[in-house]
Amino acid sequence: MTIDLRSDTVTKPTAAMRRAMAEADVGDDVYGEDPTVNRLEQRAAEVTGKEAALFVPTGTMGNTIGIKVHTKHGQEVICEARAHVLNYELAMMAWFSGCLARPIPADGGILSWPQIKSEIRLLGPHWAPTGLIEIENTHNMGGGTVYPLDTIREICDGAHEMGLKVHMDGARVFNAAQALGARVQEIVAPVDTVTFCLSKALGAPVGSMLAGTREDLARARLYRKRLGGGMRQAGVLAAAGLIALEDHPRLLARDHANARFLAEALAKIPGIKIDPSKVETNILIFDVSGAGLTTTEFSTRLKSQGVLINGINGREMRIVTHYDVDRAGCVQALEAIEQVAAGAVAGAKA
Ligand code: TLP
Repeated sequence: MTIDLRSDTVTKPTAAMRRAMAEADVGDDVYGEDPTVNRLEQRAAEVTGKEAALFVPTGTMGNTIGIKVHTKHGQEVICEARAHVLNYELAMMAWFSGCLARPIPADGGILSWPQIKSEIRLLGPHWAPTGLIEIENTHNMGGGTVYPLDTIREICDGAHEMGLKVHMDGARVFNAAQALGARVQEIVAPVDTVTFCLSKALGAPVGSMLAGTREDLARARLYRKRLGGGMRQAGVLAAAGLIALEDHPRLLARDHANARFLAEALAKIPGIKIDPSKVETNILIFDVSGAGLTTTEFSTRLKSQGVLINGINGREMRIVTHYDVDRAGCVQALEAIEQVAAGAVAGAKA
């Protein structure tokens, strides 16, 4: 059996999800008449402590709409240099919102208010003004890193004092909650809007949520329609989403333990570099360049052993743990990684 650690997006819906999907009560969601979607939106609002929430097909659409709601064309959006909104969303902030990203590199992807403050611009003869601050929690390419609660509060207080809004890409905010031992509501309380994904660590086949004020979400609903996200009998999807939201946050501790287990074992493999103390959630990024292989070569060799792991650049690879790979699967993946690394070291010496 293939062990797929490329992402937590690869999980298959559970039997309970499939049953709930088959039995879902549905209606036309564009008319607001799908009871299952309405229930999911209400629960997402409760869980995030926001006035309203919107079911969207993807995290990309949630972020795209979140940015659009807060900005005007010709503004800048401050984000971290490795942010998903900047690097993996097909320039949607430019394409749809007419905004330019103002990226700031930060250790582990975690921005601080002083870093952000020094990049805020007012409208000037040469400058586009800052329209929005975007933070990613957990930070994907930072290695699943978690924003401390105080840092989020400080960023939001500072931004709000300057009349700026904050959008959180909380695709994996439930992982952040698990790592902090906090409720999602506490984490997102200071931000104006948050996107979170049902289809990542929580394991739903499709779907993300955007949450915020009633007023912002009423506008968000129209943007969703413009983007082609009016999904009609979407209750069949929302039914799986409800299970993800209610039942799956408690599975995340196991994913985090597996990630730590993998990180500690990887650190002992010659040719591989990782600092296990930096692995906080379900994402680990490790350097394979010491094995004398590019990440593409490493991936190809792993694939021949039945293990799927992708590179994120020429030197580093990313593992994301999830509920479809248990501890035994992790051990098997480690054996394959060890073999590939050892083979490469031997090959390079010969
Ligand atoms: N991330 C995917 C890839 O796009 C990289 C992954 O495998 O991790 N925000 C964050 C932080 C994300 O990690 C992702 C997906 C998204 C937004 C977008 O979600 P989707 O794929 O639903 O549009």
